[in-house]
Amino acid sequence: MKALILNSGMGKRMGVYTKNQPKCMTEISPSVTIISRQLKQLVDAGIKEVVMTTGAFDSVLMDYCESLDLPIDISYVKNTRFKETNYIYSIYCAREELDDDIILMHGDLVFENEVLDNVVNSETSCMVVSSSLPLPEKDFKAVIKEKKITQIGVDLFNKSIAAQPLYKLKKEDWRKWLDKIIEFCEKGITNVYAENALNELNGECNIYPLDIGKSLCEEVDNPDDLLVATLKVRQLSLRTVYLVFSADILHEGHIDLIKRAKRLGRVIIGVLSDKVVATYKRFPLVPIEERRAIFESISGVYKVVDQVTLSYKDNLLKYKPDIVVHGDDWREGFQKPIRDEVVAILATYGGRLVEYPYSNRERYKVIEERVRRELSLPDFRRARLKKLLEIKGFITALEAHSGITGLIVEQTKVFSNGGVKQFDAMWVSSLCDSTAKGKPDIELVDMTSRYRTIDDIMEVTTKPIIFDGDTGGLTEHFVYTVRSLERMGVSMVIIEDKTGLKKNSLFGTEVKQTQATIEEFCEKIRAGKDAQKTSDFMICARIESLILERGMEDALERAFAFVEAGADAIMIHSRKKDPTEIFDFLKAFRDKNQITPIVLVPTSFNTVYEDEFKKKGANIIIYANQLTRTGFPAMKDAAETILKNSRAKECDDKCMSIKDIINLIPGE
Ligand code: SPV
Ligand code: MG
Repeated sequence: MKALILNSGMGKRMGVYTKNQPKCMTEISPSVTIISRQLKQLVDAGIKEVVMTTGAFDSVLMDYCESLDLPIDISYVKNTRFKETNYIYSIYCAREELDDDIILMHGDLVFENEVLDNVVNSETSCMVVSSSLPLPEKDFKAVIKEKKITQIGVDLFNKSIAAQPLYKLKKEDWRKWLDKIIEFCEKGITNVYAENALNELNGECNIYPLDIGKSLCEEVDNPDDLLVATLKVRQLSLRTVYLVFSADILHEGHIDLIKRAKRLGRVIIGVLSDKVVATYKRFPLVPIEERRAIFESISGVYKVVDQVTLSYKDNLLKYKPDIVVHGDDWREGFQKPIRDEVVAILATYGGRLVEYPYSNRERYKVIEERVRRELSLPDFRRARLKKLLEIKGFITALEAHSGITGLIVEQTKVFSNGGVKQFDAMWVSSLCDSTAKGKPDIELVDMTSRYRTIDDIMEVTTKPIIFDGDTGGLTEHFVYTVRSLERMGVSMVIIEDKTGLKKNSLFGTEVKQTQATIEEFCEKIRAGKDAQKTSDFMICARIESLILERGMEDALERAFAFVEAGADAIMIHSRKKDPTEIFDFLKAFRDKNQITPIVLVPTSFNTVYEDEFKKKGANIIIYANQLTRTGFPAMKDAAETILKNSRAKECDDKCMSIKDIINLIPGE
């Protein structure tokens, strides 16, 4: 595609401005002329070749254009009869150079980038028109019939629309027009508009109107026009464009979007906070400070601001951007409510949304895959629980006891209100791990086997792991457990203050269970903390006093003692349906200690919503056994259904499709 810029005219109405140079060299803003602006815009729109017709002051113009040193190839064609002919003859002079799709413009045209982009990207031949502007007195008007432009001229006041001499002409359409131009000129008709030749074709050329509304596209014919255009260009340069990124890895898609946004105005980038990214997407590889710095270092980015919610509302109301730019991927799906809100807010103050095709899905997938691999490495994964606690303050975990249940915890997402809800971490429960192996939850499944479960889960997931360490065993053994878990990339081990033959807590006092003394358990915590090699790994002390009906005071005394001994978190357990004792504990503990994270396992007191736990001071909620407890009845039912029917057909409706199973497993 080539651009054809017509600069042979004398520009007499510009007065002093065209005394020593052609009109297109008139300044439109400091150090920017009409032609330098056009050429730069063409470069940014991806045009590499220009044919420029010249006339008066041709060498001044040529020297000037070359001095701009733009990455664009310009061939100059002089209309030596510029004084007595119109630009129809300039085009005739350049005819040999014009065997391509053409962007045709007059050299005195001032337009905004978006207008040129729309012209360049038009699939059909088109001419810029505006249905929002009144018919101009002297300038071009176009008559449209059956969606096509059939006539263009300055005297067409009837059933016409304001038009500007900026066209895209597909090669086949352009050929027809050019042939007519040649015919006119060879007959000696050289003092008319090139459009007169086009009008003879009466719509055969397939030129469609491209309505630009109130966007800027105006000719500068006299000093008054110049003043108006100068003001409008200044206004455009102050226009702000807002776009939001979570990106911790910048790829071409992001850069492309920023480049496009820069063509619309001053770019303000909203960077989503770590909390928002961790909640709605995944753990950010790079913290906000660094992500902010990356965007700040991109040339032409005017301002970088934090966006602390998924909703754009606060920042739109604060910065009132003229335009919001986004990929078109949010028109459907879970982000739609966010988009709807943006559109509604923009409408309140006259802003608008510009969407570009989202074309980088494949590239994005490759990058996400790379990020996932990195997030699953032991050092990265281990550190993430602590970081998540810092970023979010409150997190949830669901039990996993195998690769496939790990994948469910990893991948399950619920979309609502433009956001995504997902679990932050995985709980490798002793109850579920033992149950999966058909064994009782009495520390019978040995550590080697438990590590195997962790390994299976780790191989296919990235989320942090909280390991149920039962009693931790003998202190002499526990120190090895700590090192092994830490080396594997587990983030936290929870050990309970029981001793001897451990039974599951949910039996309560129905079975014989012995609580460890405060001293011996503190000793175990201390030894564990001494044994770990990194500062990321966490040891959580689990208090069984309420389970064993030893009272609140005992629970609290233990909690403070265990924190003193180095516990990184406290888990308080209860098997009552009524959450009162848990709430009482939270209150009493938080009165004295506001820092140490508190872990809850609301299997029995399951009527309480997460928000309430959060408000009362809890930090980690573990859903400890629900996948196991829902999975096994379903399996039992399937087994019975097959037995009853002596075939599997009746079971089909209860089964997940093979396709869904395959989709669940990455890399299949
Ligand atoms: C587990 O899930 O194994 C636990 C929590 O330890 S509970 O079963 O409630 O004791
Ligand atoms: Mg357990």
